[in-house]
Amino acid sequence: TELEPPPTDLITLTRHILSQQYALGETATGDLTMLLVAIQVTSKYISSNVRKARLINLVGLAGASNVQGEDQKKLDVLSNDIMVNALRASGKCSVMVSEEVDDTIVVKGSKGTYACVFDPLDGSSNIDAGVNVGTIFGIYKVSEGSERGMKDVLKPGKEMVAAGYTMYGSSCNLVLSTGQGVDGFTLDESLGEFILTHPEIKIPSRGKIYSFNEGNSMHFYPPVISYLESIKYPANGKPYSARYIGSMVADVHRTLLYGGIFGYPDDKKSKDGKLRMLYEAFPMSFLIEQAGGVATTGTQRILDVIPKNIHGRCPVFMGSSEDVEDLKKHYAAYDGEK
Ligand code: P6P
Repeated sequence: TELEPPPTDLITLTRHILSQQYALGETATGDLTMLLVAIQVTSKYISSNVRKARLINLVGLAGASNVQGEDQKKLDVLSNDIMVNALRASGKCSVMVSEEVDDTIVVKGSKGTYACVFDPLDGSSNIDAGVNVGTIFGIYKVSEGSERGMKDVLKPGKEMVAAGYTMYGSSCNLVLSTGQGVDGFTLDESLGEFILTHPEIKIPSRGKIYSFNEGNSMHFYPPVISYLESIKYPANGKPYSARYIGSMVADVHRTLLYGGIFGYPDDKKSKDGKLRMLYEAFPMSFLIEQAGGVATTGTQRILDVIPKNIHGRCPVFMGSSEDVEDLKKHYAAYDGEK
């Protein structure tokens, strides 16, 4: 077949962000654009380190553990430092929360109008096995005259102005929303640019895949058990498929593109579930809702939950609207004690 001529109108991530901000008219100062460009650079750099990790002995443990008590992998620590330094240098971010840092980071003297929460390398327990890992981030506006501190981030996820993730897998994909829908970009390493490859992502209203760690089944509460039964032994004789990678970015990315439901429930062993609100549940819920899906704790919209501490956790069910609404029916029908 005729070779297609190269595209002559490349939409890079920077161009796309600028066009979205221009659409906001003079209210846009360019600060969010600069912040997102800084995040874009960190994703490129983390991607290059993840790719060559084994070659430059970056896999394996760093000898420390984080606030979650999880062993920190060298790449965790490196990715965290890359993000903290780039966000500080951007001058647009005055408050940060990282999964890898116990306390809120306040950039001394900064008048940056944004607060950024992030998991620099989510799913890192999979790194040594070469499984997809990712960076997850959410951005809040800092209120006028704020003292800048924890209260700028202990806000419900619905107050985020942007959220996204970068997945380091067979290719490097950055998925972003600034509240005007969801767009996906793929890193063209020969250009060093993220190119728009998945414009206006919309999640299917129903899927055929469920994504839960069923190794926790003995601890599940009745609504989750009855919901899983309903899709594994359905009246129509067409059970769902199970797909679970154990790396939230990879499991949510597949759910966003193919539909279905991803869940990390609260259970008898983990009373609030495992996933952290600020830098896992909230950003992913923001994206899923912007793509037309639903994200719930089972009884409440995740984006309405007000975090009590910066590493707080919440139950997570998110994905196709019809699938998640089915799940919510099992909670509504359950009036027993948990
Ligand atoms: P489990 C990775 O450690 C993580 O925080 C998420 O990326 C992932 O969805 C979840 O934990 C996996 O947890 O208990 O199923 O291994």
